[in-house]
Amino acid sequence: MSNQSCPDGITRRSLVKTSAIGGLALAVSGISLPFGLRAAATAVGAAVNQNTEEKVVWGACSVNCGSRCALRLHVSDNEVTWVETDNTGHDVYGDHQVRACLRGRSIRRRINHPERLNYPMKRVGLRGEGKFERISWDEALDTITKSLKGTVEKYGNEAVYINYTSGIVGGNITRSSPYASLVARLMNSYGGFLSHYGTYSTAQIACAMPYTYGSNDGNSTSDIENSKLVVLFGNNPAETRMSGGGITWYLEQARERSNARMIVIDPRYTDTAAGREDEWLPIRPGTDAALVAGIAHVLIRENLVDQPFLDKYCVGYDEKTLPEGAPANSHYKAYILGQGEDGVEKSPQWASAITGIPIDKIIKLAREIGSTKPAYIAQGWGPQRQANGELTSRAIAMLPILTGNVGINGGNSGARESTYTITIERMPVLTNPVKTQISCFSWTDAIARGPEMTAKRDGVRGKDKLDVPIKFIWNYAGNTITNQHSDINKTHDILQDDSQCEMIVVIENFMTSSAKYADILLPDLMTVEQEDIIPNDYAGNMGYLIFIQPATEPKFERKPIYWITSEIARRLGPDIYQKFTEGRTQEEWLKYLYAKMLATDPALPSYEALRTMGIYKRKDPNGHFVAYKDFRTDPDANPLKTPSGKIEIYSSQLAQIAASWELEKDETISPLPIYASTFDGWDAPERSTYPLQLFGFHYKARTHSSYGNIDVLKAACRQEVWINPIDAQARGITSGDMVRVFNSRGELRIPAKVTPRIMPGVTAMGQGAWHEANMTGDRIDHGSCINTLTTQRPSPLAKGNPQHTNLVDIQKA
Ligand SMILES: Nc1nc2c(c(=O)[nH]1)N[C@H]1C(S)=C(S)[C@@H](COP(=O)(O)OP(=O)(O)OC[C@H]3O[C@@H](n4cnc5c(=O)[nH]c(N)nc54)[C@H](O)[C@@H]3O)O[C@H]1N2
Ligand SMILES: Nc1nc2c(c(=O)[nH]1)N[C@H]1C(S)=C(S)[C@@H](COP(=O)(O)OP(=O)(O)OC[C@H]3O[C@@H](n4cnc5c(=O)[nH]c(N)nc54)[C@H](O)[C@@H]3O)O[C@H]1N2
Ligand code: SF4
Ligand SMILES: [Mo]
Repeated sequence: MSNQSCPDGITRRSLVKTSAIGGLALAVSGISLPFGLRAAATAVGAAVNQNTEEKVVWGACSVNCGSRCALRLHVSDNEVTWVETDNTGHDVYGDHQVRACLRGRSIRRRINHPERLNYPMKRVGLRGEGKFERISWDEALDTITKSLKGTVEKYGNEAVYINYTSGIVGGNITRSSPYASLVARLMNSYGGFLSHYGTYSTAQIACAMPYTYGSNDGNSTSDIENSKLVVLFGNNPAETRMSGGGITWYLEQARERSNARMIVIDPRYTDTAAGREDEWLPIRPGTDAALVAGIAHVLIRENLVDQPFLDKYCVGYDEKTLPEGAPANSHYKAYILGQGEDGVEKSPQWASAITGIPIDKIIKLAREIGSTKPAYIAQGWGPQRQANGELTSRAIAMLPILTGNVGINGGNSGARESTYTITIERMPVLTNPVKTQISCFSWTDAIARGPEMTAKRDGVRGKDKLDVPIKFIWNYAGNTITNQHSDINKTHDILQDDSQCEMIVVIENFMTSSAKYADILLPDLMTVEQEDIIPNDYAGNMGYLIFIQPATEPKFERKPIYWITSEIARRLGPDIYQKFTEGRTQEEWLKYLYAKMLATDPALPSYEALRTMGIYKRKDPNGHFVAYKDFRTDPDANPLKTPSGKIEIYSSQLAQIAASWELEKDETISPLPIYASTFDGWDAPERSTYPLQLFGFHYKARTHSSYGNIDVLKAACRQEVWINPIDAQARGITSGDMVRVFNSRGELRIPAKVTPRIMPGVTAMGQGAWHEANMTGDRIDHGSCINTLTTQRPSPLAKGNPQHTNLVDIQKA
């Protein structure tokens, strides 16, 4: 098995078999080929095709990056020899090719990675030590079954937890989403499991936005071709929606058509800005709600608000639409003008002191937003992954609400983009008889102090309190046991005691840092090694389906997830097996599910035709998705899903929660989208010890930790901590210096990138780097995984992961 290829995945082997051009390409292997040579190499590929019966197999990159790309895997002798991407159609915007980014194009290096798991294994050392012994599939499956049965008998199904994982997104059958995976179906066939609400992606916004709008929808990015102004709060599609089918392309192309100005509000000068922006406003992390309030002040004072819109569609803007039971002066206008409870006027001066944005810039931005319509005002999910993110996400929505940009073409709700998706029918997961839920972020708490967790303090749902701690964990295609969850050192201590959580089953492709915590570790096939149908993720107004065919035969003892879960079902009993499989093989399920898709959407190609096409694309028949358009057109006929049916600027539901939940002093839940400071924020007392704010952005080098072990990607996009020259100088740090980043939770080592692309007082690094520490020694993380430094304390309302809210110090190592 060869791992030696040049970055575009052309092996020496296939090149050696060809003529002069191959020799030329061989000479430059190890560096990326210029375009002309790439074309030549493609021609070489075609030549190989004739000589050695190379076949081309459609695959897809199915990691959770928010895009979804087609791959064309060139295979000979049961080996993927090189990889290209979508080559169909004329590649015009709107009907374009779904081209993979560098990560997807390097998938051959993942498939053949030396750390790929080949055999089932059991833990032999202490949990987390990473010592394993190869066992047979029978032993692995029997051990899991016995432990599962024992756990359910002794503690009940509520003690079994399926951890949040996002390694495989989209497939009908291969799908890691804990709500919708084969593992969930297995557990639902066997009495259910403790489930969770929320995701690490969107915990705060997905919880908060529905209080305002009843849901969390945004216009599709393609609709920017109707906009005059684009305002992005912490939204960086150039890295987080990278592919040719992705949002970054829509943003660029749609803006080219409308000539919309673009303002980027982000502590970092992002790749999305990168010369394409009209203005970059660096902002202190966690303070967007203060900026919004300062803008609202100008809008109100200068009569730039859309009063008819506020009167007709909204609740709680001013006294006349305040809902029954709300105290006098508890409306938004009073809050902004300083006539509310706190008596503080939210002037641009006030906002400037909090956000770090100059007063005149706030006033100018307010006037621009108030006078340019339609405006596409959107947020990424960076601002909401803060400890006060619930307030922030609703606050950003106030700008389109105040200016009447909601429900129209070229406008937006203030949420992130929505996308058009083709009909998909996924493996049904059956119903979970256990109704208890915890937030996805609080599973370590549920191990350490489960029965102490209550509804009003810890956000337990479905019950007043948790009855049993978590004793059994399924982890299928995720690295959220350690690497992607907060406070790795604390997690290690909780997990190492295997009398607490008694069994951890990890189903993976690689020896990740989470896999090291497995009691039983199972080697899965990758999605490109099995048949499945997979739809687009975020892709503007062009949806598509990709029919993945297995590129190679299964190697070593790797098994598909359907086989693994079926075999456990079989061991749990014949009735469970029947309930789980319904007598179908994986292929029969796929045909069955596709037949259902065809029944609801007869315009789809036939199963066979789709398999031949590889990729099928369809444009949104409505042109662009416009969030809340029906509501805007006729609010009485199409009420929102809020209690009043209107946009709730003041939420009575939140007022009730605020009054009844147990909160700490530095936690705020409010019926209004106000600004509140938070624990570990820019003004927290701990800042005197740890003076720098730190967050981990989603980085082009990886998808979280996925692809994080690929050498060429690591070399191309280095793991560095961004630090402003002012902060660097004060510490004697220059670019490239190895530095210590630390706080009370841990310490990591990383090279510094000294750059004015980040504002003073704030630092950032790519999240998702592979944790690498001696856990019995100094625990210093040489892999520079930011979760060495993050907290397990949840955000107040969503009980979500505030992983962008951190205080640290940095010193030269
Ligand atoms: N500090 C900080 N932490 C964060 C974030 C942050 O911004 N800052 N972001 C959070 C967010 S938004 C998310 S979504 C989570 C993501 O956290 P995870 O869901 O853990 O995502 P990955 O790190 O990509 O891990 C996916 C795993 O799935 C495995 N995998 C991929 N394909 C397959 C397959 O076919 N079969 C099997 N069995 N395994 C497969 C990969 O090898 C990888 O180990 O991280 C969260 N953590
Ligand atoms: N390449 C790549 N793409 C990805 C992923 C990946 O790991 N790698 N992960 C995918 C997943 S699962 C998700 S959930 C999404 C995540 O998408 P996002 O959550 O939107 O991504 P982030 O990088 O966390 O944050 C976006 C921007 O917010 C900024 N930011 C941070 N805090 C604040 C703040 O308080 N205010 C403001 N205004 N800006 C702030 C950051 O600098 C960053 O540029 O990305 C997806 N796409
Ligand atoms: S990582 Fe995302 S953008 Fe890159 S190829 Fe995979 S799906 Fe496409
Ligand atoms: Mo995410």
